Parts: sequence; structure tokens; C-alpha cells
Amino acid sequence: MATIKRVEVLVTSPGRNFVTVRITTSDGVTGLGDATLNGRELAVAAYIREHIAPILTGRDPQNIEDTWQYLYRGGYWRRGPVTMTAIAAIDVALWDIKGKVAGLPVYQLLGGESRRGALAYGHASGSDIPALFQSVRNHLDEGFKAIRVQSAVPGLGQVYGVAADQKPGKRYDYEPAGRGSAPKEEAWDTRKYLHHIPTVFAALRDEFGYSLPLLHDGHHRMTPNQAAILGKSLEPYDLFWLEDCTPGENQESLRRVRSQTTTPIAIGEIFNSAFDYQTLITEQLIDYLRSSITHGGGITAMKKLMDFAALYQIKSGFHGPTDVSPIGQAAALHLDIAIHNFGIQEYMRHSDDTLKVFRTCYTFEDGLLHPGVRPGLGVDYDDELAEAFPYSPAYLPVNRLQTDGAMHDW
Ligand code: GCO
Ligand code: MG
Repeated sequence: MATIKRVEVLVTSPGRNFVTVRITTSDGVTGLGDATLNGRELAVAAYIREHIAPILTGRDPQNIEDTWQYLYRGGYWRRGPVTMTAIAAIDVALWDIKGKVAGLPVYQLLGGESRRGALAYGHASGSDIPALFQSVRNHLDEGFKAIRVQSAVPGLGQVYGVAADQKPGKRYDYEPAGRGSAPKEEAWDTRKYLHHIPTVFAALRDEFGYSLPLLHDGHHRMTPNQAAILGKSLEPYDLFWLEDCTPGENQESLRRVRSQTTTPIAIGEIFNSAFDYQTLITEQLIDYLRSSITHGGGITAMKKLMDFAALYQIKSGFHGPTDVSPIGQAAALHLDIAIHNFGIQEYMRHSDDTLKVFRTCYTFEDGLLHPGVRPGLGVDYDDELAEAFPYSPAYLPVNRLQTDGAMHDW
């Protein structure tokens, strides 16, 4: 029987910081897992290096469920983003190993293909309506069949989701994490936002018609009542979803939103366990579940969660920003292809430097992503190149209310 021989934690920064776990078995098979927690990367690296790696050596790499329970129950202190990202990285690396040993892509181990590919959405944004239209057109030219739209708000400066560097005719990407010793501060006013956003969607529907699925991210900034107002005012524009309209820690607050609007609701990118969703799922307060595999406890946890959600006709919309590494993105794609209740997959293309360090075989064609057919996850890690991109701290921005400077959700 092969055993786990080595657990390494690899930190690299090809454009942005990533933490990777590599498990090597006594037979020389390696598996990769994503352990990146944006802005708090080294906490997960230390958790794995100091507390998990030493207790995994000698175990059977094939017993994924047992290892998951060993780390979850065995840690005594359960849940939380650092713990669950660490567990996810080990879990995903073990699925990668299992696939390589079996000679099968991971989605085959999860039940095989339920669809030809995973419908992906990209991120359009604009500082004004012409720039936004240009960004939407760029995405359509690239083949996207669903597009998330974020817009600047008159009277506010830089806001979440709007690319800073917008050049006509060029692709512009939104990247919030800034290098340095402290987070950047942004200013926010919910009233200005609530009055502006419906006008943006009205303009988009006039220009692009109604067949294009459009999404929007509220990034946890509204109270439940404000979220209900926004959901109602967006109803005429037929959104695919309204994401993170209010902070989700208090699941019951989504009752207010749900009872007031038929705009579909997505939530959960900062959740990390099935318990974060329990009321939302059983009371059918949401339509799409947003966790990433990387922060949600891995493939093992997310497969169970999606099977639970399927009982309530809730679909997936896994988180896929560039701060989930290509390994995390590949893991999501294998699950997307396998589960029946897939909804949509977020897809922000990684930078060229990132894709040189993490060599992937997933493809994007005609609006659909496919994980590829290589055994395991289908991602290779280039150690030599990774070392050329040393880690340096980077932080997500913080938000303050424009009126009085009080801290607000970013
Ligand atoms: C999304 C998210 C991201 C997060 C980021 C934080 O919908 O993709 O909201 O943009 O802000 O993942 O690290
Ligand atoms: Mg989001």
C-alpha cells in the first residue's frame, strides 16, 4: 500500500499570491491542492505546515473521506476560513492523486459527465455606460454567453468590481488586491448605488436585448430591506442572479429579501461549511450556492452540499475569481461537469504569468469551460518558475461610508 510521504506548502506570487499544497506518495505520485485565502495567505500556509503536514505522513492517500473527517473532527476547533481552506487543499490534492492512480480525470470519479461543458460568466465593468458597453462587447467577442456587470456610481470614486485601467478595445480585468503594508480605503454610499444600478441595467437591456444572461454582485453592502428594494427594482431587467445582496451570516435575514422579490439570489463565496447554508437551503431562500471548492472544504464537502441543495432545486454557481488558483478552478470544473444541479461557473481568466506557473488543460470554448481529460485535476506546477515570483503582502480594500467615515462592508 502506498502511503503519504510528503506534504509541501508552496507559496508563489505570479501577479498575485497563491498557496499550494503538494502531496507526494511513497510510489512517487503527486497531487496538488489550492490553499489560497486572499489577504490572509500565510495563516493557511502555517496551519498546514505546522499542524497538518506532520500528522498526514504514513496515511493511505486513497482514504479521502477518512482523512477529511480526521482533519475536521480531529482538529476539535471546527470550521472557519483558515481551517476549511487548509482541509480543502489536502482534500483536493488527494482527489488529484486518486485520479492519477486510476488513470481518470477527477470528474469520472465523481460520476462522469452530466453535460458537455460548464456555462461560464465573465466580469464586465465600466466607469461609465460607454466603457461598460465596450467591456460587455469584449466579453461577447471572447465567446462569453453570460456576463456579470459592475458599474461605477456617480459621486463615488473606485468601487468594488470596476476595473481601474480601462482602455478602449482592450480587455480590462478587475483586480482588487493591492500590494503594500495596509489596505486601500474606498468610500461608499448605498443610496447613490441603489438609485444608479437600475439605470445601468435599463441601458444594458436597451443595447443588448434580453437574451443575454446578466449577473450582478452586491458584495454584502445592503441591509435586508435595501436588498429587497434593489431586487424589486431590477426585476424588469431579468437578472440571472443578484449576488451577496446582504451579508449572509444571519441566514434568516434572507427571508425578507426572498419574500419581496423574484430576482434570483446567489450567496456564499465567504461561507465555508454546509451549516452556513442550512436555513438558506431548507427554506429555499436562495437559487444559487456560491462557495468555492477552495474555501468550502474541498471536493468532498462541496459534493455533499450540492447533493443536499439538489433536494431543494438549488443550483451551483461556484466562486471562481483570480484569487482562487488554477488548481482551485480546475477542481470546480470537475465538480461542475459531474453534478446534475450545476448552474453556472464564475471564470476570470488568470494572468499569463499565473498560467505559466500553473499549467492547466482546461479549455474555454463557445461560452463553456471543460476540465480536460488528463488523469487527476490536469494541472502541473512549475517549481522553478514559481520561485521567480516571491510572496509579498497584498490586501483587499476596506470601505468607509462617505457620509461619516464609519467602516462598512467592502
Ligand atoms: C466574486 C467575488 C470576488 C471577491 C474576491 C475576494 O464574486 O468573484 O466577490 O471578487 O471580492 O474573491 O478575494
Ligand atoms: Mg462575489
